[in-house]
Parts: sequence; structure tokens; C-alpha cells
Amino acid sequence: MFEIHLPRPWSRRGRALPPVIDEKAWLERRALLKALGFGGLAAGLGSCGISLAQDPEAAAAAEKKGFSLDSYPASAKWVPKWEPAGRPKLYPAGRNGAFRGGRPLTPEDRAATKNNFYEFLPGRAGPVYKHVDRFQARPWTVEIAGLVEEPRSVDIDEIARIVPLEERIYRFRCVEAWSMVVPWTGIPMADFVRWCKPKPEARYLRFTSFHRPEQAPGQKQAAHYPWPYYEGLRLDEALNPLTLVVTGIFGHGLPAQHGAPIRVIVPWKYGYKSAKSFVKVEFLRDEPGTFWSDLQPSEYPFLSNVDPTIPHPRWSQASEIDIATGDRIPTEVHNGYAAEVAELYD
Ligand SMILES: Nc1nc2c(c(=O)[nH]1)N[C@H]1C(S)=C(S)[C@@H](COP(=O)(O)O)O[C@H]1N2
Ligand SMILES: [Mo]
Repeated sequence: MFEIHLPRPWSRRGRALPPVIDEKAWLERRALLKALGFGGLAAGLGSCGISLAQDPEAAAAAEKKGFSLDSYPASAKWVPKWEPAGRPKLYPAGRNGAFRGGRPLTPEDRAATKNNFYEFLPGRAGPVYKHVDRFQARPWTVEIAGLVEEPRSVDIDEIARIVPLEERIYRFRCVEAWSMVVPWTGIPMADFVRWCKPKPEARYLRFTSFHRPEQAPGQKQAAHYPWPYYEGLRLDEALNPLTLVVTGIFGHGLPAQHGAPIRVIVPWKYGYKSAKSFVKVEFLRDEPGTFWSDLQPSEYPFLSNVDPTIPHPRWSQASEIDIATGDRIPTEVHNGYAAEVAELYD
């Protein structure tokens, strides 16, 4: 298996950004999971300390630029058309304050107008939202297959109710060196995995997206790609408390361009590891191929953890551009989540 040896978080120098995790709230969530009998699933917090203080300088800088770290603009524009008028019961979900991005929230109109979704707009990140009119995100079922006690198909509205939805602000880093900070709504993937009842032999997950050329123009235009899109995670990565199954963003259901009606979010990995609009989850014994690694193995390895010290063969990963401010900022090991995922990559 492909291995990347990563610097340990405590060896990092000159941390430029405020903490992205509230350690107290994080530990509380872990204690809760333990009390509920899920302790074994929640990966441990590394022994290194994280500062608990919210960075007042970053907050002041954010305010000056006109957005706040704690609220997002009330925007009706990107509410997906398949949600009934008025707010459906699931949204907005309560925010889990343990997760806060560490820099200004990206305004919704920026996040929703520059997207990477090759099924609709192949070849670049751009205005995917202009190409999604024919897409049908309801009804939507997800097939749970492979090494599980009982393979089955489930409606996404059932998945969204396995445990209460929660909102978390996460950083998001695309391999193409742009980034954003957005509030996702979803459930911990650990809860979803438990609910799927994997067999003990399962060690990997594969997510497969839809194949509907009649609804997704990019699947016709770029017919040479190996559709449908497919991605994978190790089981222990899927069980890490940071990993989410996401159904919403900015306090409402996902619009098409963000991967309606259900997607993956793995905030310490490059964006392409977070498969959008998946229709199938398989539990596997062996490491699966992925859409990008099968096309370009040298550029898109299976792990693909954010790492400023490992350049992409064609560009540096040392810094990134915030899509809202245009600021170039240093990239952090594991996108700022090194302490939370340290156990995975010893
Ligand atoms: N099915 C599918 N999932 C996908 C992609 C895609 O083209 N198809 N692009 C990936 C890439 S490269 C990125 S950066 C993120 C972008 O997510 P966003 O548009 O919600 O910001 O989705 C990822 N998931
Ligand atoms: Mo990306």
C-alpha cells in the first residue's frame, strides 16, 4: 500500500493559523461516544496539546472583511429546488462548536459558484451551478454492499436520521491549491458505518457516484473518463470522528453543485477524496482503486492527505488561495487537523 510519512504535529513550526478544534468540546464528544458504548470507534486525540483559545486577531480581521467566524449569510438563493418552501425539519441543524475553521467563513455565494464536479463541468473548478438544471436529487437511494451483514438499499432520508444531524465548520482544501471554510451538516461517518454493520474482514470503503449522462452534461462531454466517479477510504479513516456523511451546507440541504443529496467530507484530505452524490457504499477487504488514481497513479495516491511538504508533480502544495479573500495562506499539515488524525498514520 502507498505510504506517506508525515511530520508529527509537534514538529510543526510557526503555526500561522488559530486552532480549528476546541479540544474541550472534542473530548466531550468522545466521552459521550464512550458512554454510549462507541468508545472503540472514536480514534484518540494525540497526546500533544492544542490551544483552547479562539484567536482574537483572526476574529477581528474577519470582522473587518465583513464576515463573521460564527454566522453565515442568510441566503435563499442556493437552497436546493427539491426542498419544500420554508425550512424543512432537518435544517438548520444544531452547530457543534468544537469545529470552527480557524479563519473567516467563506460566503455561501462564493462556495456555491466555484465547484469541482466533473459530472457537470469537466476539466476545471468553475460555475457548476449553471449546468445542473436537469439533475434529480430526489428520490435517492444508496446501496450498501460488500462485506456487510445484510446488503440493502436505503433512502437517504433514512441515513440523515441515523443520529441527529449536526453542523460543523471545516476547512476544505482542493488539490488545486484553493481552499474555503464552510459549515457542513451531516452525521459522523462512524455512526453510519456502525449502522451498516460491516463484517470483521472489512478494511476499506468504496463510494460510487451516479452515472446519468442525460442529467449530467459532463458525463457526455468527457465520455473518456471512467464514469461513474469512485473514491475510497480506509475503515479506520472512515471511523475517525472528523469524517462526515454530509447532506447539507449553510443550514439547508446540499444544492446539486455541492454533491446533493449526500456526499463524503474528509477535511484532512484533498477535496477529491470527498465523493459527491454517492449511490453506493461498499465494504471491502482490499484497497480499492479510485477514479483519479486509476487515471494518474503518480499524481493522486490513495491516501492523499493534505501535506505542504509534498508537492504535486506539477505544482507546489506549500500554500493555497482562499476563494473568498484571494489571500494566499500557508497550507498546514493535514489541513490543520494533524492532532486529530495522528493515530492513523503512525
Ligand atoms: N462525484 C464527484 N465527487 C467529487 C468531484 C467530482 O468531480 N465528482 N470532485 C472532487 C473535488 S476535486 C473537490 S475539490 C470537491 C469539491 O467540492 P465542492 O464543490 O463542494 O467544493 O469535490 C470532490 N468530489
Ligand atoms: Mo479538488
